[in-house]
Amino acid sequence: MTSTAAATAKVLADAGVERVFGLPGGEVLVLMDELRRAGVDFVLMRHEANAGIAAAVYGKLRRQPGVVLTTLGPGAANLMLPMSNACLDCEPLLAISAQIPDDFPASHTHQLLPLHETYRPIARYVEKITGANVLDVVPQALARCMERPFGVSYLTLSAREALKPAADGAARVVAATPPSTAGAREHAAALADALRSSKRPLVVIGLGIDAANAAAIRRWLTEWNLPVAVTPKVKGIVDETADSFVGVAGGMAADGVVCGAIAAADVVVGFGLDPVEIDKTWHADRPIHWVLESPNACGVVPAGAALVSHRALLDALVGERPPAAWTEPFREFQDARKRMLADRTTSPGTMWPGDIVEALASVMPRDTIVTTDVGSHKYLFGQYWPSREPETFWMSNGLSGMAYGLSAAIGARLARPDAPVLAAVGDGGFSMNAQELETAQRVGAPFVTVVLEDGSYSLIKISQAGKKLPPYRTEFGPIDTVKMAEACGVAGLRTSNPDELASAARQAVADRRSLVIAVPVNDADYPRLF
Ligand SMILES: Cc1ncc(C[n+]2csc(CCOP(=O)(O)OP(=O)(O)O)c2C)c(N)n1
Repeated sequence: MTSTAAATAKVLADAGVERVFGLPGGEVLVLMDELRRAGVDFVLMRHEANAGIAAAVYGKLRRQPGVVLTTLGPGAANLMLPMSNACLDCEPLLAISAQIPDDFPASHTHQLLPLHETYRPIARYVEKITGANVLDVVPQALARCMERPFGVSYLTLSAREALKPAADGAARVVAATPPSTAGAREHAAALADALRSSKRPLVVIGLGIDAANAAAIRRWLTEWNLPVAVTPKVKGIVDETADSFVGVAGGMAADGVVCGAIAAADVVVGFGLDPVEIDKTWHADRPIHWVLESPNACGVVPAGAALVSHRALLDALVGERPPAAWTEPFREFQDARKRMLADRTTSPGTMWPGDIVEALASVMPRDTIVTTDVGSHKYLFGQYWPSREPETFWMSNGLSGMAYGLSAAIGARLARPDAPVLAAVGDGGFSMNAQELETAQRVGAPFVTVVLEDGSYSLIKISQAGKKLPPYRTEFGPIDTVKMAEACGVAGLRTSNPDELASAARQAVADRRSLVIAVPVNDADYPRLF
């Protein structure tokens, strides 16, 4: 007899899932053990929210759903953040938790939460695993996460059901539907037409592009010499050091400049553009030539947009003569964007935030995966980190939820064991989940963390000032970042010298070990960049 837990584990293993992230309770121990027996590693983390974030990043990089496993009640409740994040940031996540068995007495309310009802609005597939349906619902849950835009499936399995016999037979095969190629030539012709009469076109690439199309879109943009902007979550889809790169759209640093460029464009091509990443409303206020191959986050399809395969469309565009010639139509905006970073101030004992980016960018290898947390530092790195390769930049931007940076770094490092990883976080976010540094050590996922220390939730403090409110409860007392790192078994140092920062990061990457570098910054410096 195969138990339902064993059948669940086998479906996951057969689907290529090599790791499940999580934090256990008594009710999932049988499933965990079946996963072990099926050869699926359990990455034990120190908070379910962190496990879910690490799993989603790991999954997206591995082109499969990330899987997170928690106990019932409190463990399942801790999944709200990563499930919300995966939903709005379009990361493929299968969450599995235990639940109280259906046949428990009605008076048994201990740890009983309405989990399906809670998560149904953000998960596109919610089911209870039973012995009878396990070979159907687990494959379906995996497949639904991978339907674009990627998203969340949620399954529960009670400890009692886990032990019951599973139905005999083979797991259901569910194939993902590829994007439609119908009308690709007509769409390509319509796009060429729109660009033919344009003096200042701007292609804005967003979350809806598949990284597998990076080479094709680079080729088309280069052949036609088109100016391009990206949203933060697809940083690296084009080389940001190229002359045609205008900036990062979506509320990062220098957003006034980038929004100015968008307003100055006479044709905006939204190539996979998803407004879930944009904190302003220009996407609704001005016409956009949408080029989408799947709905945007939450299934939204903008009015007037038709869905067509990007690959088929690019195949039709590549090799065609550009319909017009454009010579640096956004030069003034590109220069203004760069000037803001260079326009430094000096505050004793601190580093100009721009120098942190430049020092690290000068030493980190081209394939480095950068993760950020949420706050002023995210705006800084989101705009100014010079990404060069696809899938090398990870932030929470649809949800914009703190506590992403370190967890994402663990997921990324496990998914790409050969790529250096750099996590850039604020001291507020760092104190939310610094304990995962121990996880990183234990599971063999070393990375460099730079903590921008300003003693405040600076982005919120800046927002207070913007509303003409006095600073109130947005500053906190010091926690020694270096000692926190050391307490987790990771070396740490503090510096306000860019050269020391660069050489310490370079050495840690060469030695393939974790290092936490605390860099004092003055939170009053950030508004100069915004
Ligand atoms: C989970 C969560 N809680 C609160 C917020 C609101 N928030 C956005 S940025 C920010 C400040 C972050 O501070 P820190 O990590 O120190 O980064 P800094 O802004 O100083 O760079 C806060 C509280 C959020 N986005 N996510």
